[in-house]
Amino acid sequence: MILALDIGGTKLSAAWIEGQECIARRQVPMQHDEAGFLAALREVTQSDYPVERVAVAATGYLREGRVWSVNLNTIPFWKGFALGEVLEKQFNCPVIMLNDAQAAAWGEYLPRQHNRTDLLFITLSTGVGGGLICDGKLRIGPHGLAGHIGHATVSVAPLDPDAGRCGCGRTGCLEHIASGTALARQATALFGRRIDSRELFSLAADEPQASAILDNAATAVAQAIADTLMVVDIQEVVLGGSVGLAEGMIARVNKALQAFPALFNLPVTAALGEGDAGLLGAADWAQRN
Ligand code: ADP
Ligand code: BMX
Ligand code: ZN
Repeated sequence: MILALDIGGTKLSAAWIEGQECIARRQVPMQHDEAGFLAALREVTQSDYPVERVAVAATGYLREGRVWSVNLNTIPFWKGFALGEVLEKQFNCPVIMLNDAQAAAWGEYLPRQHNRTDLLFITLSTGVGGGLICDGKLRIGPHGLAGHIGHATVSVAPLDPDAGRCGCGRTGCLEHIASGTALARQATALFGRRIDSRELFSLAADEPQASAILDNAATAVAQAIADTLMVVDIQEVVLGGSVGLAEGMIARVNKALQAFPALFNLPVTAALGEGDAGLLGAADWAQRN
């Protein structure tokens, strides 16, 4: 049996998978300090199932069994944290790890492979992640960074005047405009009270300023899509993450893409695996590798 783990900036999910079947699934909030994370990991993986392989989809980039944050505001202790070793000791079996968006890209490619060889998966979630399938292969890259579209820059600015820098240290990153964290930050600054990303989406129905924050984010996403198309050439973009799958977000991104010349009008579709795209992709990857 495979134990698949999806470690995001907000939630930590586990699924026990036998062949193609998910036997059990559990989720706890992600913890952002090492001791809290280790306790949450023990809690979410507690079971008597015989685990033969652990498949990990984790936020951050992975190299030699260790994980690093690009945006250190998300998980401050992800600075070469030996995640692989922790899991190998706990389960005494092989551990296969991928970045969360790369894993989801693989999971979303599988049901589309009859008519696609090249696609971009984007998660709009705590951060903004991306995964690339090129010529039917998942691109990981020599640093594990392939697809990190959240830290490519865009030419629209965040709508809060004191946005400052992205947690990766640069200014102008897509993630600083279109992640759940960035949407909440902009809404809180503009409305003068604490507003999270979920509330922003409900306000957007009849509040033009809330809608403008989402449209600006969608334009930033569309710019990143157009740039990726021009750099590697793709056939489809799959959107996932709680923000990407929130009411109306795909329509806003499509509208922004359609404002570009026809050459840039790629299909943008929703993740078929919904919130489980990363778990499913990691599990399949671990079965093959
Ligand atoms: P993770 O980043 O752990 O993979 P998610 O994909 O759930 O997790 O993304 C978390 C982000 O999505 C948070 O910023 C949260 O506020 C936001 N979010 C969660 N649910 C919704 C929703 N229904 N609508 C809009 N934003 C949401
Ligand atoms: C960040 C980066 C990516 C990740 C993306 C989405 C960190 C910790 N993570 O850009 O590796 O794929 O967020 O991740 O720097 P999530 O936390 O939103 O699921
Ligand atoms: Zn950045």
